[in-house]
Amino acid sequence: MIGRIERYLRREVSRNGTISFALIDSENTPAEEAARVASYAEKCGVKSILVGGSTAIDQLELDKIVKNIKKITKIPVILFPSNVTGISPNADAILFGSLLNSENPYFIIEAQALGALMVRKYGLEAIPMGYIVIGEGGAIGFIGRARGIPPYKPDLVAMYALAAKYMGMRFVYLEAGSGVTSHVSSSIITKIRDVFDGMLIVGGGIRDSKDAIEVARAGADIIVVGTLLENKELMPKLSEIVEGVKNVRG
Ligand code: 1GP
Repeated sequence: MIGRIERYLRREVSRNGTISFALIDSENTPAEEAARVASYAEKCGVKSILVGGSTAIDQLELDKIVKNIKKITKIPVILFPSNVTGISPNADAILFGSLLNSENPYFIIEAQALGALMVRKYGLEAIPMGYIVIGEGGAIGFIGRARGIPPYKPDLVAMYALAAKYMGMRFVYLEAGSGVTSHVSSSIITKIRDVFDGMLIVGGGIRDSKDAIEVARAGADIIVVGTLLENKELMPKLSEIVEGVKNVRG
């Protein structure tokens, strides 16, 4: 059943075209700073704050961050875990993802099975998502043992996205890796848009409005910006990104 947060996201995309999420890495951001960044991002017009990180193992800190953000923002806080330690009872929802092109079954289904009872116990809305790492994939490529799909092979990415659709996943996240120098190419996004009619998230290496508009025009419903928000001087670029992708319908 589609939950409240997913309905909200679908509504925002159908009203606004491509929407933006801010990602806060719970390992790199102190709790007080996280709340400030989230509040700034909300003012810039992002529609949700993702909290996660490929090496996020401190669940207590993660929970503190989620609570701090919830205190001062109105937009939903959605967990973006890389492991069972990425679950907090105080978030609004969780991107319940499977790293489809991992070589290690742990990241495809075992961590999900271990975490499932906790998600149920906390009453978190689970958003079913296929997570696909393209290229080297930065930290998550390494931690998640991803067999990164060559960036010049859109057909291979499409195979995974179709498989996600046929398995009932309503979201697909195309990940280039946090802080990488080039985002997922428009040729890959266009190809996926062609075969996948669910919600398409794209993240990794989106550093300015030019990148963001390219990704949005190619067909992303949601773009994710993380690393940019770790540098105060670069933060103003966020509002340009949010404004830039608004009303773009890929
Ligand atoms: C990482 O896709 C996200 O999982 C965001 O990437 O940190 O490069 O913005 P950046």
